[in-house]
Amino acid sequence: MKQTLTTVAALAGLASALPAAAQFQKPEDAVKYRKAAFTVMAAHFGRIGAMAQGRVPFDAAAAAANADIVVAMSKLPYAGFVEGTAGTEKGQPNTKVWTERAKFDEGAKKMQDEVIKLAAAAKANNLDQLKAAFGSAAGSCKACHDNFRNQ
Ligand code: ASC
Repeated sequence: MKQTLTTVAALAGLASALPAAAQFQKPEDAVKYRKAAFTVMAAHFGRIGAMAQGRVPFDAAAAAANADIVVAMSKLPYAGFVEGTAGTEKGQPNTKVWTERAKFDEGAKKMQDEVIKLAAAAKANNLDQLKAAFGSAAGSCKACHDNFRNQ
């Protein structure tokens, strides 16, 4: 597990170091990639949410393992937001992602910082701290959804 996470983290670092468009042959590939990254991130974030909301028993080691994956995944989707991949359907990104790119990037950074705090909270083995960090992280997801995703 640890080895896998180290590899994931190393690949995430590599991916974020490459110019975005250069990583994809076609715009659809970039869309698929970013959706896949968000899907994996949401699955692991959701498992922490289940503990934060008392739907499953709190297990600090499981929360920490999930949070480490969330941290690694949080670095990936943004390379997939290449020009010309806005959409008009519900759930697709709106054009503000590109016209207000600095604000979008700031929101991304905020989320990436919040999930690092979430991982620290999980490692502290303190459910109240985990609940608070989960709430802040979820808020940072929602802020971008409200601004940059078609409702
Ligand atoms: C989740 C998830 C999101 C965020 C968001 C928070 O669990 O999949 O996209 O939280 O719903 O508002």
